Amino acid sequence: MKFLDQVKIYLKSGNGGPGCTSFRREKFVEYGGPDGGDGGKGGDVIVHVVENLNTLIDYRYQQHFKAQSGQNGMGRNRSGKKGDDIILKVPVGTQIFDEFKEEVLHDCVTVDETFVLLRGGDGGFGNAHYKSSTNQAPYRNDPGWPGIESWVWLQLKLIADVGLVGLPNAGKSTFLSRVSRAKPKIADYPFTTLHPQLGVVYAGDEEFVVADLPGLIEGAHEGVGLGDRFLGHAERCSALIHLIDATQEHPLESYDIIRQELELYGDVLGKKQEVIVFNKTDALLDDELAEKIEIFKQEVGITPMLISAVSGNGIDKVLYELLKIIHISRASK
Ligand SMILES: Nc1nc2c(ncn2[C@@H]2O[C@H](COP(=O)(O)OP(=O)(O)OP(=O)(O)O)[C@@H](O)[C@H]2O)c(=O)[nH]1
Ligand SMILES: [Mg+2]
Repeated sequence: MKFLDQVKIYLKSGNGGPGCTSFRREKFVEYGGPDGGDGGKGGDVIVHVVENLNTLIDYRYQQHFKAQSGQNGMGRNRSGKKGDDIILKVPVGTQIFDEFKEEVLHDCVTVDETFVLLRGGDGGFGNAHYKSSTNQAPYRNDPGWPGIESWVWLQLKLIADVGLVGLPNAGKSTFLSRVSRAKPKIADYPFTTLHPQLGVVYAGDEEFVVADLPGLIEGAHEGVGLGDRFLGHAERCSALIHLIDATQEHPLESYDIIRQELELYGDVLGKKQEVIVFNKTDALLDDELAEKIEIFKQEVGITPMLISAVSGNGIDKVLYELLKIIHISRASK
């Protein structure tokens, strides 16, 4: 599935319809009073939060949304019809920002929630409204109130259970393709993955969602490489898989680089529980691997789990480790 994680769109709620000036005209009724109806209210811009949608791709094809204006008021006290609303469907996890991305207007976290983002303008009063004891034949009618226009940013944070982090080429996409039916692009050059990819993992009789995130490099928090903007997707995960290419000379260094980027991103990620995994163990001699594990253990104090994403070795253990963390995290929600 194509993935689009942020988009800027133009919204406008409908103008209110103008009120009407009219007088009752009937045979034998000499001074029929004012009977101009009010204008209809303009349509609202409504947001509907839906499940089972994990992309904003629909907004790539259409970026302008205008709700309908209310209709004019009419004679014989008929009010104008209300303008049709516009309903924007957005996936759970979407955040709506103002034009400058400074303020969060709404955090769409509740499934099936609907709310009015921009209210349509009210219709203007017709002259019937202005009838009073002192003015029995008012001519006044009001124009409708204009709708509100605004540019907003929609930004999607995936709600995956597990996020895959690591340097480019660590084998994150290979891992995802191994544990799920997702078919991410895999290649032996850095930055093969340019957008997050999701996969559903079935472990025993349970399932959870893993997000393959584009590789991070040193300085990602300052925008180096693809930067760290995709890290936002990992904020809501229960756990991280920190994947390390064990064939590198110094796996510990790459671990430190990623740790630093996670911590610089902030506490949400810096403190998230991670499962540390050495990948590509199939391409190493036993004693070479043992030595790297030993160094890692001494420095970090944790023994990494060992897998080969290509052969599938060791992957089940990692999945059950993840399930344990997910259970605890789901239970505490
Ligand atoms: N020998 C071996 N090679 C692997 C293993 N896992 C991945 N690779 C290779 O490593 C290279 C990079 O794999 P990807 O899955 O594209 O790596 P990535 O982490 O998604 O990389 P980016 O998307 O660039 O961040 C590919 O050539 C894979 O075939 C493994 O377990 N063993
Ligand atoms: Mg990849």
